[in-house]
Amino acid sequence: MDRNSMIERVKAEMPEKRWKHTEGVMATAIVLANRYGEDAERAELASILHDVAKYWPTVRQGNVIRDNHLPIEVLAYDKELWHAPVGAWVAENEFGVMDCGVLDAIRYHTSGRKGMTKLEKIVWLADYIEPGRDFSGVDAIRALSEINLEEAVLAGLDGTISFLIAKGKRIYPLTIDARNGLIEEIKGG
Ligand code: DGI
Ligand code: FE
Ligand code: FE
Repeated sequence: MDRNSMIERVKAEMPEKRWKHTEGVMATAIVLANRYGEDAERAELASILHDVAKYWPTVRQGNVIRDNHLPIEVLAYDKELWHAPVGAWVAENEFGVMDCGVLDAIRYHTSGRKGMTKLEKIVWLADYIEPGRDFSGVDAIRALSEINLEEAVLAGLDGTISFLIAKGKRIYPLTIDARNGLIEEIKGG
């Protein structure tokens, strides 16, 4: 599918505001890809599709997870997590994306995971710092994103984990694994 048809189809799945967010993620991911030596086209493709399932009714998201044998344990955690594995499934099965690295960047764009690839880190971070985000602390992470990719993702994960703790929510184990993995990567053990 060509880029423009894909964009039109993704746009149709979400409200205008979420599409603006998606455009912000696309632009930010391209900048990060160029800065850190990743393929900008793959970063943009993952960004276009990353929230494609975000506005699907949760029942529909849950059905995709159950019917296609996606990791079922996510159903026990916050529904906000579901659209990421569902999005990867949609990208592969409805948009014909075959690049596993792109599919994984979509799949792990919310939770993160241990041993994230450069592309996964870029999409995760672009989602966190795109120009439409305005929570406290985001500017410091934007600044960090210009210096060190891993440090910036780690700071973002710390922000998300603190936010979840403040709300009394559970934390999906992949998010803890992602944080532990980055600390090992940065500190070398
Ligand atoms: O879809 P977006 O809003 O663009 O961003 P996202 O896909 O990163 O979703 C973020 C939301 O997911 C955020 O409000 C926190 C929530 N969330 C709930 N449980 C977890 C979680 N995020 C992570 N990383 N880990 C969790 O366990
Ligand atoms: Fe998302
Ligand atoms: Fe997003």
